[in-house]
Amino acid sequence: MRRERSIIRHMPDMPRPNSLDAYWMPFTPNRAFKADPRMVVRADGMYYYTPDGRPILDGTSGLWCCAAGHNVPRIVEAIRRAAGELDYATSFNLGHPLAFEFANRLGAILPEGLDRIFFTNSGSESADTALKIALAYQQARGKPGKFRLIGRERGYHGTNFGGISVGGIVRNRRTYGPMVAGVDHLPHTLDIASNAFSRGQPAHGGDEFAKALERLVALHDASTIAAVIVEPVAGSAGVIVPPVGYLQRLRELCSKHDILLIFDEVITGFGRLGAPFGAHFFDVKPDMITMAKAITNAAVPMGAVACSREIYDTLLANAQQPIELFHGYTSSGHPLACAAGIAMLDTLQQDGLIERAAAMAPNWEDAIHSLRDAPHVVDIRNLGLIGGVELAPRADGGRCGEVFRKCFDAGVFIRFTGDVLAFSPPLIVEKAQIDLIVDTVRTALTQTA
Ligand code: PXG
Ligand code: PLP
Repeated sequence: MRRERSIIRHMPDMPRPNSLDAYWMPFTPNRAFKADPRMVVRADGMYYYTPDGRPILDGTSGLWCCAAGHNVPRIVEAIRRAAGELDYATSFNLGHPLAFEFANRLGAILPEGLDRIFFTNSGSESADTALKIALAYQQARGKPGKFRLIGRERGYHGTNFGGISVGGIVRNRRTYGPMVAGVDHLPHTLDIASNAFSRGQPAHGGDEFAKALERLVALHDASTIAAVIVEPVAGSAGVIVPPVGYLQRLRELCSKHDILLIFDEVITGFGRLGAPFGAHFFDVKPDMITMAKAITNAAVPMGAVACSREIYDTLLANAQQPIELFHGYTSSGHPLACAAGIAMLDTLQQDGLIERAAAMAPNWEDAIHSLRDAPHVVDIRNLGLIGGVELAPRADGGRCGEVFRKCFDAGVFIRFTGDVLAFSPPLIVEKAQIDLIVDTVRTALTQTA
């Protein structure tokens, strides 16, 4: 009875599903959600709209992905046009122009030389693809002994087996057995004791945390290590900003030991830091960049792996069989996704959204750090248009969830993960909207035990 009532309450004037049971929702406590669902039916710009027409300010770009805001007319129109022209074509031994055009356009905004693009359909597929390319590359250059993959504690690289193997989020891993063999992990770089309330990049620990790679090299020997994969800024595990010098040092050590460096830029790509990619922002060039989410403004699912020419050329030159990489997805380079991606790049460029994000970042930093004195707050972290507010844990583990629900009821959508409230507003966010997000969170914190 209770469920029936709540569906009606949340969906008063739309065709109603007669049950919420069939859809097994991802990363959701299904029983609790279905007993008290939150629904949106429409979106535009900075806002979602509930079935009864209530606007919800989106403080988290959907899920770090609608960087240009919602329902961008240029992107919607490009998808419509593409769908009417060529619904689908396989990329296995068949081409269509949008995929080549989009790969070229992406190559033009990536760091120089990282312009050989493999298309996937998600960040998870991008992570697994990059790891497989790393192994294939080492084989192709005659170093098949370099098979180890190094991830990082608290890293998130999606939920497929490769990604959870190099990932470091315990609950995403512990149920799934031995996973991919030959993996080890760097320490994460969160050090609240030394770096609490840092504005932007923390000052302490960059060198030491990166030097942990030397210990892994000493343990395993560089001749067994294929690649290191890290997020330039860790998002999912609660917004962990790299200390000053950390990524530079990691690059130096990977180069010194002939190890590939993969940046997982699923969150940091496409302007989130006020630069096209994290690689630009930190001025560190990896050998591969994985991306997804904002690649199409999330209007069509898509991911990609950008590889250095060295990797691509080596694989093509040394292939032992006609196909140089036995890997791919039915929907790699899907026409609708490519059309959306091209329109997203047009939007970022023509609307100057990356510059806009860079210009707004100081306002964002000031606003989010104003929560320092709010109840329960133990740390605040930020970079570009990313923010994380860490709360002291509550015995039932439910404090962030309660803040999230209170914010939603007050008309602001945020994200939480563990004890961290996470923010990543669309790059079109206005100063007044930043203030509204932060004020709503402050009120919710005050009302939460
Ligand atoms: N790598 C990184 C760095 C990510 O952040 C993925 C890979 C996987 O992408 P797909 O498209 O397969 O989900 C991600 C995804 C959160 C949250 O709450 C973040 C992600 C996904 C779900 C929740 O922060 N990031
Ligand atoms: N499972 C089966 C039975 C398939 O035939 C395919 C693709 O042909 C897949 C899985 C993989 O699907 P996708 O290429 O969309 O990842």
